[in-house]
Amino acid sequence: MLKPQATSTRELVNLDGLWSFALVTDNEKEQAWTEPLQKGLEAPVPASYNDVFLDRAIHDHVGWVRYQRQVIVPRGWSQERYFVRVEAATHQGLVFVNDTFVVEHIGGYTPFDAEITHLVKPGQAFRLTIAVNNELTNTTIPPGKIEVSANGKKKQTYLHDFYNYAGLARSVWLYSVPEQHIEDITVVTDVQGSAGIIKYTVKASDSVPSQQIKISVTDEDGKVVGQASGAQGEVKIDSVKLWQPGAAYLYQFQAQVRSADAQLTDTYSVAAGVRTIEVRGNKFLINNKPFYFTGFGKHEDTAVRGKGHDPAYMVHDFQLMDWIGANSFRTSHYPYAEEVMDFADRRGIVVIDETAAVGLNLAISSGLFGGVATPTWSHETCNDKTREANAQAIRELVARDKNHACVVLWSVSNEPSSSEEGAREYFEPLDLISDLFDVLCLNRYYGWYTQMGDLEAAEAKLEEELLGWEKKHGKPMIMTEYGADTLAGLHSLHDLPWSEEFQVRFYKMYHRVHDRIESMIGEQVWNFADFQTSIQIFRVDGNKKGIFTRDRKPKTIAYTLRKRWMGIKAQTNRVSSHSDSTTL
Ligand code: GCB
Repeated sequence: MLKPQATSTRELVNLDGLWSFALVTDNEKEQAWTEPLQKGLEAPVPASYNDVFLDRAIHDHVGWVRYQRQVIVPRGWSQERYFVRVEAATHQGLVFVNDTFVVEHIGGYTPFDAEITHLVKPGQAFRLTIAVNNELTNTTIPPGKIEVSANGKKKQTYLHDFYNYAGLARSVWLYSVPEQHIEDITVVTDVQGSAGIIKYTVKASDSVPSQQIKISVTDEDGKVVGQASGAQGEVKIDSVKLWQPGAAYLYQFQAQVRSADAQLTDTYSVAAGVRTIEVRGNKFLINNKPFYFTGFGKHEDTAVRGKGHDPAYMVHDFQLMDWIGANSFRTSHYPYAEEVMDFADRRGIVVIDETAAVGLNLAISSGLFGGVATPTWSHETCNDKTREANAQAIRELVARDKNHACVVLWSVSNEPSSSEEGAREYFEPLDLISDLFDVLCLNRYYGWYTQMGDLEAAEAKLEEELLGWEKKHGKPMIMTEYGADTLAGLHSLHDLPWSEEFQVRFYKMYHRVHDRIESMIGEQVWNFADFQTSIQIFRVDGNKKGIFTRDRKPKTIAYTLRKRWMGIKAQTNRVSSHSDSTTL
């Protein structure tokens, strides 16, 4: 699925800004949703709506809301086909053009679009209504449960801790494409000696003959370095410059549709980084060199805008990642805005790309609160429908992000209940890429949720477990979560839990263990920054495991991590420059 792009054959109209906004009450009929919203609330797009208003009813709303605005189709689009594109409607979206329903989408973090050419003429205005629903049930991804209390009020619960922010948290677009256009592009890269290979498939409108598809690849100076023609093929780049972690290099892979008399009909470009990924024994190789992941599990989360994409925060977060020496992050626990993926491509930051399948583990909450565990994999809990939603989430994530050089691993689910009866039946059909399914990602909280405060006992347990996995599978392992809640500014001479000193000691303990385990190929701490959660007795204004506060101020631990990760970086650079010079 191609992100809308302005090219010489395509136009883009951004629909961000203030939209009319209203909650939908349960007795309002769907037919009424498209009626013009009069002088009521206005909500910013992109932003989650929950924290923008002061009304608690909006903050806690469970169900549908609607956004509405006027849009004009540019008058020059008479020869074009045009679409409305929604980057994310969390978790279900319905789009209406005037009174006509045009598309529904389920899944809160992947884009969707609808053609509206037949509904509005160029130069005409129309009323665009987007209804968004935030309900989570046992058949959604992520799953949740809705209870109705005695007063008729709906209450949403879910098994992940981050707050269920909702609304239009990413951009909305109106865009045009020519009648005969490029629908999709897939690029897969390889390296042969000093040459780079881009294998590609271009899907164009049915009426376009393959020979009318032309490919050219340009380097960062705009110089053409390879050409091809046809819907499928290969482009060879001599003396290729590789996309490297920390040193991104991106070619532009440009596909064109030309008419029989060679006129340009459509053109679209994909940024392509040439690099290889391989798991060999217990090592993870990027461009044939062992890679050690340092960095974060993150969240899209900031004050007021919730999960709303914000380029200022994005750039600032990447600055902080550079400062601290991080080379990677995981899109925990859902696909992030596409702008973030593009930026990671350009910054050379490595990404573990995760679906929104989080909270598929009912034993965790019974473990925390006591009581008998409900089975996770059953007809009443996560069932075939949940799995189908999970499969769809994987398909949509891969369709959106397959061309990003930054993505080196797909994470199909966070902490599913993998050892419970039924887990194999749930996951086997999802496992389309089982031959690549060979890195163990572990989230561990020894010293926090277990052996609380006793780091000596925690160290022994952690090492014992990691050695066990190493012996059992011999596969590379990444610690994808480990962390301790820490209140910025709280200090303790006894290094007590919640203090900044404890957080430092906690991480130092993990790192001692990581350094003793051969198969460890990385560490991503939990979490980059403090973030908002649902109301829980063990959360005070959110999860405080951030290395930075929610407004991105460093806790003491940030300096400890910086020292370690900068050291790892320097060592990797030394080793790779040494191995480069010996190869030459
Ligand atoms: C986990 C979850 C993460 C939570 C974290 C915590 O295991 O994957 O979403 O935020 O624990 O802090 O409890």
